[in-house]
Amino acid sequence: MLLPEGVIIDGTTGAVTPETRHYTKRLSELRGLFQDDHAFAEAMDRGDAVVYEVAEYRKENSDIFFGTTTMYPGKVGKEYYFTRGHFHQRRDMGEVYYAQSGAGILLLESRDGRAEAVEMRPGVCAFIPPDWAHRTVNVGDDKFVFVWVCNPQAGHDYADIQRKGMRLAVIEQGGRPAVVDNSKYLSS
Ligand code: M6P
Ligand code: ZN
Repeated sequence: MLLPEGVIIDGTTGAVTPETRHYTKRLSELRGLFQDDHAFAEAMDRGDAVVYEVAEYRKENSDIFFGTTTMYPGKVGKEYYFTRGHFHQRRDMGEVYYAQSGAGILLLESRDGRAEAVEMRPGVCAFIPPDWAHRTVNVGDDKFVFVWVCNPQAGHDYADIQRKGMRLAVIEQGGRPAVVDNSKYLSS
């Protein structure tokens, strides 16, 4: 029998206690996704920086699991750090993102290419409908931390976004984040 538990989440550091899994994503794992390949090569020359960390709380045989994603501040050229971005393997399963600290933008894209951006300031709880790809962007100077809740059966499908990119990108313009069309996006 699964037993209830109070899990402590630190909204500033993203620490999840107890946690059942923790992984780190570095810049090299985002190769090809940023608009400016030259700026990417320059950033890699400075070292393979940590872009985000994911901490999970997951129990066998549960229909929900949750955790945090902690994004570091940074840019590749003018483009802010982002997560890889994915559809779910299960097209009938969405997700919830609840912003805790820092400043983010959630980019979403439906299967037929409709694009949306949701501003993720602390307190915003975003509804990610089934079959919308999602990528988060840290647009602040501090860590951006959010809690996510999902069905463990949902799975990640990275292939489409890896190949086509996402329709929208977030770049710094005049010292502020701006959501623009992604110059590298392939429509098919
Ligand atoms: C959120 C959740 C995770 C996801 C992570 C990083 O925390 O949606 O399931 O893995 O973001 O995003 P990605 O897998 O696209 O790198
Ligand atoms: Zn997801």
